[in-house]
Amino acid sequence: MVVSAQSIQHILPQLKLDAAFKTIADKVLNGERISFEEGVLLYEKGELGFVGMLANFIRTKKHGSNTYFNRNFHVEPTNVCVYSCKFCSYSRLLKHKAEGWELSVEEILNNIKKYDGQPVTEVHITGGVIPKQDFTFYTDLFKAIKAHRPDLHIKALTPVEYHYIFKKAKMSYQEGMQAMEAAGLGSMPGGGAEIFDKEIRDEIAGGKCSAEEWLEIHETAHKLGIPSNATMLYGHIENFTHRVDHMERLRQLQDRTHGFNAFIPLKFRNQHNEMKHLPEATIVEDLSNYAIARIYLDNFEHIKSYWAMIGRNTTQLSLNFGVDDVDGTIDDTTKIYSMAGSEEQHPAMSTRELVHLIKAVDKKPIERDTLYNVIQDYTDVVFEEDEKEKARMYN
Ligand code: V47
Ligand code: SF4
Repeated sequence: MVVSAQSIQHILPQLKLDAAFKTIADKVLNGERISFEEGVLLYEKGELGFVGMLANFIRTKKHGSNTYFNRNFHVEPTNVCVYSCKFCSYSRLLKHKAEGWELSVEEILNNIKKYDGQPVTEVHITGGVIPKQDFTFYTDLFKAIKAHRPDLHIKALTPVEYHYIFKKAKMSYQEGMQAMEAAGLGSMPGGGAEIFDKEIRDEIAGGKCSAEEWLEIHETAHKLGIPSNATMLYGHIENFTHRVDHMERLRQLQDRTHGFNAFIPLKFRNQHNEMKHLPEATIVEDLSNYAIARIYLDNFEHIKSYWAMIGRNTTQLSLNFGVDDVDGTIDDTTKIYSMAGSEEQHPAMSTRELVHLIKAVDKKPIERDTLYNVIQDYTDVVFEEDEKEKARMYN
């Protein structure tokens, strides 16, 4: 799709837009920020083609057709949790521990050693919250990982875990995050954000860290030089104003710190959880949500769609609706999404598959590290398996 400012300027008059949408389009084309009210208006009345066009313009201006992925794997230290978020299909309450697992530092390290010799650059660590996996457990774990494989980037734990761990250790966020960084923490994933609005958060995720605490821990991390991501769980009982409020709080924090790498909208999946009576968002809503996030979060470099959660087809579509990152080549040990009813029951994708998925929609596959340094441009890479397949076809 051609997305130059001139081509959009040419199309706009033909769309016969209301004045408010014309103002939004002009702001986007001039690189200006849209307001809270304009964000809500886009959700309420913005047509998919319109928001998609604007989001694609921003995406192309920032990244051309570059589409980023990394080679990572996930580790879930436990699926037992002291909390009981209603949307969670994954955790077992402490009282139902029999159905859960709790790994020791040694067991986790053994899992990590399975990737020895493989070109993974990041381990993503997150799971439930339990008293046993405390401050010392995680600092020991990070140190052990770094001692074994110093080059592996540790992206670990969310404010949900950190808030609990630091409170138990009677430490300030500042002291705690400093110690985690010294032990080897490289960055924080974006989980636990859910929806910041208090009423909705209390209803679906009551008891765990508040929106203010989530934001404060990210701010503390950013000020120490630890970057992070941010997520938003959407498509449940929240309304459009709650979504814009969520993004507004992130936008304000990003203005102060510039510590967020990517924003990752997470579509609520309704299987095996207490909210299974709710219908899931449609694909049109998913794409529109990506696009509006791209437009609203003008100070975020990257919008990520998590392919394991939304499936391969929607991921491909999302690349024309503001998304420039598809996460990584995760392996099939990640249970949190398959349990919630994601498209992928055993999410796993090799580098070759991921590269094909991106190329199939005319985008450029770029392997990155956690901090978005380019590792390899795969545009002209031909895999051995592709050669063999070609040879089979012509023989
Ligand atoms: O916070 C839990 C979500 C999150 C469900 O930073 C659900 O690179 C939908 O944050 N339906 C954790 N979502 C995952 C996460 C993440 C994933 C990939 C990459 C990164 C990153 C971060 O998963 C939780 C919660 O919002 N979640 N249950 C569900 N039923
Ligand atoms: Fe625990 Fe996280 Fe599940 Fe909430 S979403 S119950 S904090 S594992």
